[in-house]
Amino acid sequence: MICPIRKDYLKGMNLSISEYLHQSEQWEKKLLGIQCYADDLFRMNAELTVPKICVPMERLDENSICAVWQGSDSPKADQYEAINYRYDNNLLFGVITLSETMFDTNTDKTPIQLATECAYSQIFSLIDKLSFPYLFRIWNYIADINYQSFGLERYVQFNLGRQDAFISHGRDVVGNVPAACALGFESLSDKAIPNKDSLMISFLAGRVEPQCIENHRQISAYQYPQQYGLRSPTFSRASLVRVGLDDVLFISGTASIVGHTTLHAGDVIAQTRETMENIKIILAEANQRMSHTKFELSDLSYTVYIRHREDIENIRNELTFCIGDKLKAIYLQANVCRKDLLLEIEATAGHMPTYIDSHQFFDSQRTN
Ligand code: 3EB
Repeated sequence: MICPIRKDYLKGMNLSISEYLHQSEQWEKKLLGIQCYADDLFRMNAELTVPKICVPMERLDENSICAVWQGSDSPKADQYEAINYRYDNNLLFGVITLSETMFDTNTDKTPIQLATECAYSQIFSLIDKLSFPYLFRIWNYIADINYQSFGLERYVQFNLGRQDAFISHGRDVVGNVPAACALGFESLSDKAIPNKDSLMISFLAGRVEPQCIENHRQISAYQYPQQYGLRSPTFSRASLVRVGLDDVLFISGTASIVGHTTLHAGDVIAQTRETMENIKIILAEANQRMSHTKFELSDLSYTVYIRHREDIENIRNELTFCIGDKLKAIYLQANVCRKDLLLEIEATAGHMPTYIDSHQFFDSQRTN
């Protein structure tokens, strides 16, 4: 299958590991970054300077898949404090992994809170310095996200650190905030002090201001009431970015929340349906703002985070019913940031699907 050749500025692709291994060295040099799961990284032989994050989440369907981002020309690679990144003229993709044991508990802030504040602070310093000031999308992965320590759920501690960093870097904490997701993975150690890489973040930043999209069925997360934590989560429901001639839509992690309330506790099928209602509204809102392209549900690439692995069949059936056979999704076992949420779904459009015969496509791109 050959895709239309476009002069893309940003391509996101979900590739199987074997497709990845079949790409040329030259193709790999053009990557901005890679996100993969479980132990897939070991099978990939990825080049040293490609920023990569391997999220310790089990993939629940057969084929291993990695998500890669590619820009328009040859990116440069560099490092800034704990961030590995690559950038071209339009885009910067970076990854940062921190261990909270490096942070002092002799303050009024908790270790995961300090690690979060530190990670975001490094990210903002870097993107401001290199003039990619707009965060398009940020992926947050936190060890033991639902675990209580220091009298607070760790997700709540994360939100404190995140918001402090936004404020100290002069950034908005309502309205103009990035699309995001925040998921938990199990640390293997003592949950009270996860010892290793307890915070993993990847991000995509650029030079054009994204449009931030909210969902009128849901209270904006940055306005959630205090019962979910003293500081609200700093993210928007989606961001729509014009890169070159293309519109790229990043739909944040979305769940079965209406208003600010979790609906259908204990009912995974109803939660899936409710989540898709939210995604449909976000998509309709985005389509209203786009000039030429309109995205359909089947154009999106989905990542589905599932709390209980045995729910995958029910969730997949419901999604297929809702989206159709063209459904493209990665399913991962993860902890969602509210205990009563059984799943969270994120989606990207303008992001290319997996091409079985991707070599021809990449060859045609290269000769173009
Ligand atoms: C929600 O709607 C579900 O804290 O960055 C989704 C996306 C959620 C992002 C975040 C949290 C975050 O509140 C949880």
